[in-house]
Amino acid sequence: MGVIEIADSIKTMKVRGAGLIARSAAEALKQQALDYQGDDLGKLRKLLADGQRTLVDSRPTAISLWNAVQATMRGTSGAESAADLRDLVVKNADSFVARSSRAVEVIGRIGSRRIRDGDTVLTHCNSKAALGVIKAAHADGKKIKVYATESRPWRQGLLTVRDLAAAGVPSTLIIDSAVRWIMKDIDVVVVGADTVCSNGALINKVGTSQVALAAREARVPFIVCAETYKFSPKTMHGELVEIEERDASEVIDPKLLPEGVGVRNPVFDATPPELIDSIVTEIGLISPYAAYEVIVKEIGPDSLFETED
Ligand code: RI2
Repeated sequence: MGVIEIADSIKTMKVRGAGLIARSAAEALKQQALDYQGDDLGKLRKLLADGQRTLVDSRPTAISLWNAVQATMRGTSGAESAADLRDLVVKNADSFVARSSRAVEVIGRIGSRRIRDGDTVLTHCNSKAALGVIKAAHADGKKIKVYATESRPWRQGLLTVRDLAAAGVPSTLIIDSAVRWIMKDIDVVVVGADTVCSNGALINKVGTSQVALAAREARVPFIVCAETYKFSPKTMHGELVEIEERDASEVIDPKLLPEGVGVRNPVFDATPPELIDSIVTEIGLISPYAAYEVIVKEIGPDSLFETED
């Protein structure tokens, strides 16, 4: 698929999940470079610049998308021919996709050690990284049970229970508002991440902060699973993460509403670092307060000066 189709699939959530949208963006830029068979370096640069903008604009919240585009374009300003540029984009995209898939696996292995035999786990929405941890614990022979939130309005919780069922992990679906009620039966909460800010705050599916509050109240550990490319260099510049608000029709058929009643549909929220026990990354399990160092070490101080657009 080309850039336009991928961007459209991301916008309409046919392709979703912070990791998958990042990998798809890298693949889209690779395809765009491969599709250009000419030898005009300027033209290919322009095509790729337009492609980057289209992809980054498709969803505003998950920094994984922006970091994937940056990683795919790394070093390309030095390319001396269209062929050089094409080769570099292909190489960067392949290495980003491989690194991203490996990261999910490593996170699974590390995070699974925080789940004990007999634990009941709660997860919110549908995160490949969080499910990787849960499935790895099950594969290790631990007898675990999972509660999955429905995650209105898109009901990603259904994807979660389907995935768990396919892996043989016993799971139960609950409505989002049952989280505080069920927390008395939960041993550990495991969620994914769309963005981790430099101060350690987590941006994830709306409702995550309520889950974290309920977990803290019940003294249940709250663990976040996040590949390092979900950490945001932009937040180091003091930028606030834009919380995407989607169309009201995703929540309710507008025809059912009385005249003059509004509907809002924010799809992410912010969980402060003090509610997070640890973040599992592919470079190890860290405190949320180490987010700044992860950004400097893994994404690189150079990225701090490339964040202006
Ligand atoms: P992985 C999803 O967003 C959820 O918020 C999920 O926790 C996060 O991306 C990370 O998912 P959406 O695309 O990368 O459903 O771990 O809005 O799969």
